[in-house]
Amino acid sequence: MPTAYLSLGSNVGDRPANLHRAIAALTERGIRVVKQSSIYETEPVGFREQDWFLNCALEIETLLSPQELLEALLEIEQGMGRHRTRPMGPRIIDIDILLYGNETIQSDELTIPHPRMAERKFVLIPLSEIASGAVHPPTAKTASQLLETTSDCSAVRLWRR
Ligand code: GSY
Repeated sequence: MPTAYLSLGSNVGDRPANLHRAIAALTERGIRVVKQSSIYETEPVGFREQDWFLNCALEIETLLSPQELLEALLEIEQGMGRHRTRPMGPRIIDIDILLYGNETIQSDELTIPHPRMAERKFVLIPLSEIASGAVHPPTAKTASQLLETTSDCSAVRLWRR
């Protein structure tokens, strides 16, 4: 079964409950959660005038294609009441596909690997915790190598396991 890696984030409402609800929703849809990173509290990147996020990463196994997986994630986000107010703005839940096997996909709806994952410590620290050797196909670097070389200096601190 294909292995994929997801990044989850929340900075609105009950942040830990939002992450746990999203993980439960993945399982309810038959998406197997194989590994879950610790939860990290992270400084907002991009639009800085917003509350800090809780972020984590998941390793999953799924028979869904990348496009079907994206649709399932969007449905979970919408089911949790996410409204797209402003790009990079506050959100109840955000679920991004980071890697899907060793695939590289570029379409109007979907880019895999996630186009900004190499620039985000809030992605790379949780991902390296659960999959330090996961390979980012465009650079052939592992998650831990990307973390060593990223120029992102935003704060990421362990929140809770
Ligand atoms: O891309 C995910 C949403 N997001 C985040 C996030 O999850 N964590 C942090 N620290 N900053 C963010 N900026 C955006 S947009």
